[in-house]
Amino acid sequence: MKTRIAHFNLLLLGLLALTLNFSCKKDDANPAKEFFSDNGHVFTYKLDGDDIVFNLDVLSDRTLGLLGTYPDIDIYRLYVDVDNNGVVDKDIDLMFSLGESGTCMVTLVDEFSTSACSYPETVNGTRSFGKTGNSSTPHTSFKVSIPKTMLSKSTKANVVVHLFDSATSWSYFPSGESLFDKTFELSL
Ligand SMILES: [Ca+2]
Ligand SMILES: [Ca+2]
Repeated sequence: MKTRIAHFNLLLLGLLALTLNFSCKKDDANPAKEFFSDNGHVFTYKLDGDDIVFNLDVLSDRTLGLLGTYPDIDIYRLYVDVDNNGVVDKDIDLMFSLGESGTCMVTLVDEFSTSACSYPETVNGTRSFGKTGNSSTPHTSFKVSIPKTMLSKSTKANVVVHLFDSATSWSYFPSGESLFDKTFELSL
């Protein structure tokens, strides 16, 4: 009887190992790709089925701000040059950010103004405060999952990240003369 239980346990262990192995292989197929890093930031994106998952790890932001009410906030703005042409196009290009009610999507009117927020069900984001694999000092990080088709009609996405830290101010990645003058170009 004991032998049968031992065999059964071994079988379970084997299945667990297979499952873990499968999970790892699945992750390896679409590893997170880093698109920017410096002493205070690590930005990555990852293909997850029909979505792109962005992770903005803000190591330099060690104060927990609120969401929503300026200026005591920690937020990001992810600008997307949807038609990949290096300029802001009214009602075509987009911006995503995290507010009190969830992840807000707006269309750009020009570089400085936008439509009102909409909250698509297919866009999901979170803000975390704590340690991550990049730093054991508690800090702010953001994650947002966006359908690939919203980001671009081609095989690349051109994005710009703006961050606001309650303890400091805005910072821009990359910083250009105008909004989409310089962008991060991501392969989808
Ligand atoms: Ca902060
Ligand atoms: Ca554009």
